[in-house]
Amino acid sequence: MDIPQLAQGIRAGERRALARAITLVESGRRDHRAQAQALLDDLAATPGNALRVGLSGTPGVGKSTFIESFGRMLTGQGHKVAVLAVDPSSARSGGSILGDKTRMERLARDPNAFIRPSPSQSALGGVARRTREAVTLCEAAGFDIVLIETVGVGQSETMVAEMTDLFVLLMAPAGGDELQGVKRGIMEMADLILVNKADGDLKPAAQRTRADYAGALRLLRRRPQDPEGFPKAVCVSALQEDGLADAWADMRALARWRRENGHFDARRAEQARYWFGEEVRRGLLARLEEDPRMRARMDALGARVAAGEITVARATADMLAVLGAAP
Ligand SMILES: Nc1nc2c(ncn2[C@@H]2O[C@H](COP(=O)(O)OP(=O)(O)OP(=O)(O)O)[C@@H](O)[C@H]2O)c(=O)[nH]1
Ligand SMILES: [Mg+2]
Repeated sequence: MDIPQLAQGIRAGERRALARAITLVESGRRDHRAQAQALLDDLAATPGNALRVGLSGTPGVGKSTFIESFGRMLTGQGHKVAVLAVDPSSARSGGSILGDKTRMERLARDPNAFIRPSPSQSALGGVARRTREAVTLCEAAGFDIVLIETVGVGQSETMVAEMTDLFVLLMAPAGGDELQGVKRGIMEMADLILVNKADGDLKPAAQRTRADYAGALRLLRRRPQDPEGFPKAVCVSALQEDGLADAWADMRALARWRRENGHFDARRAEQARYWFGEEVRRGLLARLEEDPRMRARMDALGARVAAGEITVARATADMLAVLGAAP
């Protein structure tokens, strides 16, 4: 593959080049990884300047509907919008983001939008790492807003929060006691809570739910990266395209405040450090699993531990010493 040419195609905003490049970074092949690294190096010379927004919510809350409405509002304002997904279930479903294509049909056809489903990989960490690199590629291709969708399951929110500037949580109208079920950790991650489906019969429930979340947010410890009034809970209707402009105004206001107060760049710097650590840990684990000598040693030490010939502590120290001594 001609990497400089691919990089040039991306810089020129060619969608086919972008799609090919994302496929390249998603590949597990060793030679592909080397090419992906060369490509990312090349593109690092001309960094993008996108706002990265994480969007999470449980299945059925309206993420796809929201992205369709919100994305089209943004492209209508002249933005270029990329949509990526970190989906821990994609190994099963083959990527849910396009599973319901009909809900994002118009955005998918929009020349100023680019939608990419989650790569099918079993390990969430692997998916997230590739998505992070895909963000860089989308930015280099001139997209100025990158939305990263994730289903509200387990660790995926943390991963998405670690690669975005803003984290938006989509919630459904609920009864008061359901609020208690929302994990505190997720609430603490949110910059903006959007109570969706605030339309028709559901509107009063949505408004009550919004007030409940607003109350819960006030109880959380004030974070240094937040101006007065954030994190915030507001009502939207993705279906009726209601409240979307206000939600966007909130996101922009928050991003601007963080830029002006040094939190924006500081967060990105911390994220770079986080992913570096993740990659090193992942690389070490991969070596343990892939290097036949390492595996043989693990097996041998494991057998001795099982037979009671050597303590776990001693066997671990042996193994780590080998890792340290290896080139
Ligand atoms: N009344 C109402 N219904 C909505 C709204 N947004 C989404 N829905 C409906 O909720 C259902 C689920 O919407 P989706 O957009 O597919 O939800 P999702 O979060 O993408 O779901 P998964 O992809 O399964 O995680 C659909 O029937 C939508 O029409 C809204 O603002 N109001
Ligand atoms: Mg969906």
